[in-house]
Amino acid sequence: MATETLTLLSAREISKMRDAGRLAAELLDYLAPKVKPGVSTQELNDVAESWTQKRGAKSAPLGYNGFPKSICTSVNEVICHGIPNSRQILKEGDIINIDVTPIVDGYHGDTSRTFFVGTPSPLAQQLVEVTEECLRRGIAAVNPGGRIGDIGAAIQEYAESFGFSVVRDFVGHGVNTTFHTAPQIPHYGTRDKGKRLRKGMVFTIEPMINEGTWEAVILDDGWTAVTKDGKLSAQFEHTVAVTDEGVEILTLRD
Ligand code: EYF
Ligand code: CO
Repeated sequence: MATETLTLLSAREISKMRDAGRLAAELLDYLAPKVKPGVSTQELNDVAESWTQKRGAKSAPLGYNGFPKSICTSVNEVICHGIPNSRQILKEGDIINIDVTPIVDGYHGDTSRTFFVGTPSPLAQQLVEVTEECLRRGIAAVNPGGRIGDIGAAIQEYAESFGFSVVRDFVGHGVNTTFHTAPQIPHYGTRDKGKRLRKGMVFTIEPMINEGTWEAVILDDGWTAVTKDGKLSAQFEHTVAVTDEGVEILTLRD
């Protein structure tokens, strides 16, 4: 099997990633108040695309491996890679993950959040809150000298303590001037296993947590991943850098 080389980013490159990450966070903040009953996922896509263009950035998903839209909009049982559509209208009680990746001066800022459309059911609220805490715990497990398995173990332990499951088929990834590169970051695993984390590594942590089974199926459109049992799925994502002290989240606002 071919092994992809792990890139360690310089301080200058990490500063570029910070610029891209900040713009990505600002884009999600801009979209947040637009997530309301009656809005189509296509409208969210279109305002995201024009906001991104106005800032001189590009939307990485558009045309990536042929992906047709600028953002991913994953509603309810959709795990990831939901395709915005003018016929898909958000309704009260839905949950929607919006995943954005603007490219700024060649560097990618990859982040996502799950939003409530109006008032969620108690179960949806718990799933979303647990998923956000999974991301926080995964990030807290990042340390130079630690191992990739530390991240997945922290996430899996927390998610499963609520009876939820961790998606296996999609993982976090290295990100820099390339959208997806080594290393892969599974959101499940064993402490002290896997590659060592080193200063300068930059990758995403993007746990997808399911209400029921972890199994996914891909719809006939060839892109959209949904839960096999039709139950809810939630996701949060940040791009992070391994530092001397521990970890820096690059997809935060100033
Ligand atoms: C079979 C895409 C390619 N892939 C990944 C392309 O990392 C991401 N989000 O955090 C991510 C975002 C997008 C993405 C947007 C489009 N794609 C989707 C599904 C299958 C596939 O290749
Ligand atoms: Co990603």
